[in-house]
Amino acid sequence: MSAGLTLALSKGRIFEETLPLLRAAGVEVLEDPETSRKLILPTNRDGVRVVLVRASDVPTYVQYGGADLGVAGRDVLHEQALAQGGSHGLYQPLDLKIARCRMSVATRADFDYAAAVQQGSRIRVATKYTEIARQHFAAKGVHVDLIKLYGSMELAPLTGLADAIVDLVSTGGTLRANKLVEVEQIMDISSRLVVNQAALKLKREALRPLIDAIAKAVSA
Ligand code: PRT
Ligand code: MG
Repeated sequence: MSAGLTLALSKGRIFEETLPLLRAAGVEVLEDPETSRKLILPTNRDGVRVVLVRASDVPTYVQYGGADLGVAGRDVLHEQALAQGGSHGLYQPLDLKIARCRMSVATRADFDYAAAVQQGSRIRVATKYTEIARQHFAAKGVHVDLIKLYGSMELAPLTGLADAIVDLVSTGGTLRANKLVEVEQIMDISSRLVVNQAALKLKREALRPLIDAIAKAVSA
């Protein structure tokens, strides 16, 4: 492992919303991922580089040391922790309070979710978050058949693939555009800083000041 720090980010909202925090901590990313095809981006700091990975791959990179630290949504972190039996052993020092949204259950407007729950019917639920959904419905005592999807969950109730979806909602615009209604909120979501456990010890001198500076930027 090099002495430098590798930070894993995903393109899009997490990258965009992490940039100001990094800047406040004195780290400027020197290339724009929307125009560059590079997967490793240099920063103004010799010892700090950014690697671009899929949002759901950030915890994996950090867990196995492909990156020393990263930024990932609570949705992704919680789903992977459940899939790994409860914990992935990542140090999570900071809620960055960015990329905020909520995870919710949504259905077609003409599907009576409350009645289905009340009657103990089996509900077909399509989601990318099968572990979180399983836990949520089990805790409520609702019987569900889970259908794993990788994207465009909103389409599932419209095509008859499922009665309900578990997905992220921020403005509610996507649900409205597809004539779906939010019937239950499962959890609030924001992005967290995650740090590799070994790096926390071996690279403490480089990591600690960076984590502290980001913490300061978050509370500013
Ligand atoms: O896009 P890709 O398949 O590569 O991965 P990804 O979809 O996981 O990445 P990205 O960048 O879309 O999301 C990264 C993280 O941003 C998620 O893991 C969440 O923690 C967070 N986040 C915050 C969101 C949203 N808000 C959000 N609104 N992620 C997704 N959405 C989607 C949602 O799934 C739905 O399709 O936006 C749509 C709803 O938005 P509204 O505003 O119409 O309600
Ligand atoms: Mg996306």
